[in-house]
Amino acid sequence: MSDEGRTTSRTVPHLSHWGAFQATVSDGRLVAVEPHPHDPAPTKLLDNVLDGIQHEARVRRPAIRKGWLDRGPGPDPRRGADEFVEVDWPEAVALLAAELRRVREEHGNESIYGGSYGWASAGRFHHAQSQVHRFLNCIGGYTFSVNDYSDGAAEVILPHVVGARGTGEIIWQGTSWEAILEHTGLVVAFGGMNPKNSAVSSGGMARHMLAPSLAEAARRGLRFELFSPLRADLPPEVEATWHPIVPGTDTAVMLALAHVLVTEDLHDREFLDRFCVGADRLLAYVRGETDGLAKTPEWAESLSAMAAGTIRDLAHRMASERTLISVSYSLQRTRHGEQPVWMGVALAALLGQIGLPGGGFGHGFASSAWIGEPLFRHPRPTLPQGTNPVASFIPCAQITHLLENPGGTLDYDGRVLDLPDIRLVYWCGGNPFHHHQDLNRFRRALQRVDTVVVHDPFWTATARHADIVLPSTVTLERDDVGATQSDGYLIAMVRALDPPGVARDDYETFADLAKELGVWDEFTEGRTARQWVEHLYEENRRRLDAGGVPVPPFDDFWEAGEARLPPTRGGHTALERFRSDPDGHPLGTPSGRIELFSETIDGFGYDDCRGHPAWLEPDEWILGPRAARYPLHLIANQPATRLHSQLDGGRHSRASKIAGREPIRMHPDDAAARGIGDGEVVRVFNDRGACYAAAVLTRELRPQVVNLSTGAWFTPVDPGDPRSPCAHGNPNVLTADRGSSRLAQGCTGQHVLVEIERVEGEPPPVDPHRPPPFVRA
Ligand code: PGD
Repeated sequence: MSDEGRTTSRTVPHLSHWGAFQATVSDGRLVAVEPHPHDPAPTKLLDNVLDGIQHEARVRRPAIRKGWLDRGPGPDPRRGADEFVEVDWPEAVALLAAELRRVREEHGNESIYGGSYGWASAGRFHHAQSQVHRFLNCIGGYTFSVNDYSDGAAEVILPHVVGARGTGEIIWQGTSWEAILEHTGLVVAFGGMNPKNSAVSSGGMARHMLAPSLAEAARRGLRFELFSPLRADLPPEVEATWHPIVPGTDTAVMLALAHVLVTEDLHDREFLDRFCVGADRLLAYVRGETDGLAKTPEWAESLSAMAAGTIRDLAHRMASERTLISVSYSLQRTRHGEQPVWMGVALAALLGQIGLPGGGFGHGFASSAWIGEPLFRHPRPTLPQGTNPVASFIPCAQITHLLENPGGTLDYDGRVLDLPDIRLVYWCGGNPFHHHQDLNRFRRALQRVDTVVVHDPFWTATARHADIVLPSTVTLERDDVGATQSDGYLIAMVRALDPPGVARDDYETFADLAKELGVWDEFTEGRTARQWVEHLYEENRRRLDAGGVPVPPFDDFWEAGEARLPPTRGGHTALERFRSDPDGHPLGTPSGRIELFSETIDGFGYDDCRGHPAWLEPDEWILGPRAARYPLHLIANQPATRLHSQLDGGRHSRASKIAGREPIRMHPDDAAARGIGDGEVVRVFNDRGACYAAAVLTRELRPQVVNLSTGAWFTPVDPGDPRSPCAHGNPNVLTADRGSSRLAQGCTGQHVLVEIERVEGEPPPVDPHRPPPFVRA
């Protein structure tokens, strides 16, 4: 930035996962952030940008962990408790290049874990995962990861049930609000539709549309049935009947609804015959013919605490009007998370409404900003990642299992994966100390490897647990191009700020490493970062042009700040083409039909995911044996005041904390039973770990349920103690690290059993957003 730029104020367009905005910079400081003028419902998350970016927790210089510098690579229990030594870029690059060379030569490329899951920032070129994957591919590949933490169980089960194309229609497209508002009479929302979740979208959006759509639905009198232990899972203005069911029992309620439909002959037999396979096997189970246990409303009441009469009435209503059955992502982020998704499809099939306008099954309303919106299926600027010659991979949520089991195996979707011996972990653009479960166990696993490398703009717990920390710029410190998925905007992401210290773009770091390792030409193709941004835009412009969608040349686009793309489709309903012509548009399942019984899954022989959807008792729920010790069911959902752990130090996120600690919502009866008052500091614990939090008393959740959102930066009271409690309130010290099932191995962080006690005396201090201690070499 020029000196002139420092003394004058200027305003530039930009894009983030939480919306498009205009940033105003004066004297080198960010002074204002205004949402895009087209945004009907901007989010307060934008406020975090203001003071969250130019924050003291930024990584300013490359830093090497003292113990690694002194003793070299190798397992080390001091990881996470050690001091750091700041070095200059040439030294950091030389050290890391030498270590990459060593690991490749001694152990092979598969011993580098570069799965590096995470959201990072929204630009199309400076997308951190694309950068690290491209770099690692250039140097011979790495062990990679598949699926995601958001929707891991659904991503694996749905292709077995509705094929790859049907899965795409459900996960990437959904049923449009246009069709719902026009045709739907009843929405049965398992897990609700909470606008806080669609305030963010991977890659960003210019217009937040969920809240206006829900308001319009309310205005038109659309009726909602909310199944959730938390009332907040639908906004208060939506008229809804709230069923505060026992967490983890949605599948049982769905089975009971199915039982009513089948025993009262309200199901659509013609639909089942023509569009599905395996209905007889599932219905035999529903009636109790296979296991001697009929899935009656009374049976479901004994599990879910939802009155049998209410289940019966609801089944009758569902059969009498156009009904959308919606299942949120959160329900599948649990043990046996495949079941509510599969059973939701099955219930919609029994009603015979799949593919009819506004009817059938929906997944991810509110969990994803694009669900319900018109489609914008245009090519987007994309950095090619090259080819990975290494075949070994894991489902991303199995990182601890991978590190703990060199040479071991993992069941996954009918395969047995061989696990390599990981020596070097390379993370860029993610925060496993935010997103992973059972953090104490993860910490121990991470201590086994030789070297941990992290690129991040911030001293997150992940950076603190690394050996080599390389400071990244944040999105406002570099030029990039954004492309929204749900509303068709191309946004010029104009550099507005100088980075702190000597932080620099991940691209520049990888280019330097590539030079040291002899793959500079391959990695950079001779382009600077700015040339790449122009090149990707222009390449995409050509692709758009070929499809009859002209956009301006790069310079004009940059000057204008944005370009708009037209919708490619609207008013759609998921699986409507299959419904209209099942032979012409068969699903990609073995039968071409919806599989209510899957011979494929049955053939895998898994005990925790069978041939048809089923009630499988969770490991952790309030009617299970573990509840005798840990009687409160904690829901660790997405936070309302930040995106995951990002900008946790920003003002909107900080304002939600109580004396610096994360709020935990509790029912007043549960608080009274433990002598806990509103606002008091509590200790939340189980046998995996503990954290401190501040109690907020509310009747907007079911008794015996507590709610502590994710995203508070993991802050061990004593970093040297492997079982240290987190002073700040990160629920992932409590959650179990266990896959959804042997089928999907998805993240199960949403539910965990805990006990809570009042803290007598002084609670430990909390100061989570600071750099670690530095020493000289
Ligand atoms: P973020 O906080 O977004 O979390 O997990 P994820 O790891 O994506 O982390 C992104 C990191 O990227 C931040 O540290 C940020 O500073 C960094 N970053 C930003 N820009 C850049 C850049 O340009 N370069 C580099 N190098 N770094 C950058 C999210 C995951 O958490 C998700 S998606 C879900 S859905 C899961 N949800 C749950 C849950 O419901 N319950 C529990 N208990 N746990 C969960 N974890 C999962």
